Amino acid sequence: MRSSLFHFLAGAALVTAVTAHEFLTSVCIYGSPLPECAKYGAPDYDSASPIASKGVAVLPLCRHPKGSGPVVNYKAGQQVSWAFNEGAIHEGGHCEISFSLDDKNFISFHTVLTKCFLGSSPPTINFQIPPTMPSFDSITIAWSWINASGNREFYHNCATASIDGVAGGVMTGYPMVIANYPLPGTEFVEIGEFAYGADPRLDLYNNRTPITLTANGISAGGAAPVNNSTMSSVPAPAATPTATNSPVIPVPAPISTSTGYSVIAPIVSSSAPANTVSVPNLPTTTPVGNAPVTPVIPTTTSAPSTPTTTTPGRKCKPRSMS
Ligand SMILES: [Cu+2]
Repeated sequence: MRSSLFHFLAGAALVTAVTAHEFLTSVCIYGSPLPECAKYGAPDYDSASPIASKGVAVLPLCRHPKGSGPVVNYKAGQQVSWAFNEGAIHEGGHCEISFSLDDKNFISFHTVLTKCFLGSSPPTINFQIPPTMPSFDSITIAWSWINASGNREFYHNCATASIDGVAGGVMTGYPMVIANYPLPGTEFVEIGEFAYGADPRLDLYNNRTPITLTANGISAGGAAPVNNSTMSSVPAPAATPTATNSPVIPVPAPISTSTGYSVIAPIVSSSAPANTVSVPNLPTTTPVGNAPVTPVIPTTTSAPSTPTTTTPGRKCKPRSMS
């Protein structure tokens, strides 16, 4: 891919001086510190840091407002390989690739569960732009990450893309899972250090109701995606440790609106289907500072409440030996 090696080298040089976690280096994310990205907006030299840690949000989704762009063009069906800086990968975790039209509501179309980044150097995510993707002059494409070990964190990078898609294209996906990030108006969900035995909360991924992206926006409903890479890395259920060969996802059960862990886009038309969750706007003032946010523990009886182990968080550390 054009100049991705340069991106990576530049990124690695920039971030090794500081405590480096991960940020996307293959494209110019909002606030990218890579020199060639400066034309798109002010650099954020902390781009590899999470937007929330230990239950405290420090930045909004996407970290920053949309800069100029698009910074990249993709075609429907294109295979994409995204590289990240050689930072701490916290023993993997859950990653998703999503699209958004408003940087608040995200439709995920590629999910890597529990083992994101493991076994690749630099850390890499390979995915396919959905073959049925509609065209967009400008759309946000995002990476999100819930680290497997260390402080409980949520990472989110966004970039503006243009898409050469399919006329009348309809893409189905799922609401992007947001966890370890207190989003106003939704219940806070923390996923424990699943690298060390905590529940990885795959239910948050498996119980999602499909949503749909067309040229008009994101709406509720649609068939479960079967023809893209979504969930291709879902571990085989229960006792079978061998990976399943079938990428087909069981159609998830509808989620009650009260669970509220996920963000579903408002409907474009005026008639909103019943399972839509309205999403409050994020505060426009940026840092929440050090004000402790009390995580709201889900009160629904069905939700197995993950024990919030407040062990002194492991700091960022070098890549796992495992
Ligand atoms: Cu880190």
